[in-house]
Amino acid sequence: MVIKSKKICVVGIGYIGLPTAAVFANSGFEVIGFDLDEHVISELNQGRCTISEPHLDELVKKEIERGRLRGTTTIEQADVFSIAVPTPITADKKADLRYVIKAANSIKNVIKKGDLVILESTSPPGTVDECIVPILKETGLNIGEDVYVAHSPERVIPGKILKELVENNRIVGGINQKSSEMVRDLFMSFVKGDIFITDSRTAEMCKLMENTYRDVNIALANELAMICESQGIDAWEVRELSNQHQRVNIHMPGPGVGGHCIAVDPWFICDKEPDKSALIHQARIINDSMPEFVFNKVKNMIGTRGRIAILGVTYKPDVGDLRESPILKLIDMLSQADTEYEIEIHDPYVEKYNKEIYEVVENANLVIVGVDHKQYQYVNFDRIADVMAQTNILDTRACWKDFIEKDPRFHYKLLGSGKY
Ligand code: SAJ
Repeated sequence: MVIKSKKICVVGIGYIGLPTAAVFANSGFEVIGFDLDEHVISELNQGRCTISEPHLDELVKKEIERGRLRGTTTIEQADVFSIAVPTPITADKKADLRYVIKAANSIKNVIKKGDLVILESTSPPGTVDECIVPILKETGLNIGEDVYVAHSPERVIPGKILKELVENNRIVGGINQKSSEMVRDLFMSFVKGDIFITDSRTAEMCKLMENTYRDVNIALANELAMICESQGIDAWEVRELSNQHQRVNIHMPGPGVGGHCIAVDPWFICDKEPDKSALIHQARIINDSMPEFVFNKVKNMIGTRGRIAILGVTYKPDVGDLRESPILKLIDMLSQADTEYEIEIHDPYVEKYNKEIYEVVENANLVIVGVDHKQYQYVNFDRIADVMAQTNILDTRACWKDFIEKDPRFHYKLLGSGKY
């Protein structure tokens, strides 16, 4: 493949920046990955990944070896700057844009006429206009004419990042038409999905709304679960049957919403418009309350002492990502001073918890299924029933419903079901 003429600098070599850099390199560009973290860059330059994502290791190694990708802790000149830094929330749920500001200030030092700056990080509406553009203006360059700027939010799902980077549709919101078109043309080098052009504020709101839509729907499912438990109904059955309606898509209840996106992004809207976002705010409160809901169920099942085996601790199935995991929050609650639980953890995706499952559940008074990893579909229930001290199961994800719901050897409780 011919090396494409543009040099791309990806700013922030994390969950999105590293795969983005590798995919740009793989599609023929010269790519530099800029990050202030020396460990991240030193690993990158040795062809190693600091995040776990299927197939990323091979791709990064290949691109480092063939010289299309390299890391640096010092910002360099490039033709395109793609900002993929974290945009967390503060303790009081306000958008923390310090990494975006830092990235823009670094770029300001090397930017030249003709360059393109793309913000990929999820950001509150106005971040491009009010935060990035003013910093770039300090160079004296005419932003919009000498330098082009756009927001093009990443929408890839952990576990399938490389596939979705290529296949997903993309939104590009430029500060003007020329900026949008430049980003569109760049992405056309590897994106197979459709690319839609809009303005930067709309693009920012689209990304926030996508994740908020999901958060609000998950909160609705969680509320349904709580209602069904007190009404003697199984929310999972309600979900399955209601979803037979062609215009209904009830999400899955669970122990809470984890990850660094859905549990964070709705707060950016609440922060901007606190008086107009009551529903969004309430959804966050409901989803954040789920670990405590599960904690109370544990107390109802076994009291305040006993040996508990937790299966699955990541924020969702089949990934090794622990960020904002609701099961970690549950573990914190189970470890609090006024209870005496002995906790064992199993997770095939987390090295320190990747143990023999039957040893983890041995002598347990309760097994909590926290995440429905596909491995848990293939456990030997005879062995589990044999080794547990008491066969209490609390399934927060309907992972074992089809296998042991009616098995008399187990005392099975399903989050969201009031049937038993
Ligand atoms: N969850 C439920 N019930 C459901 C669906 C999810 O409890 O019905 C929970 C999961 O267990 C997990 C959390 O929600 O704890 C989030 O998982 P997810 O798979 O819904 O989403 P993420 O956070 O992995 O990725 C999302 C995606 N956004 C949308 O699907 C709208 C992804 O496309 C985004 O790129 C990503 O956020 C991001 O980076 O913003």
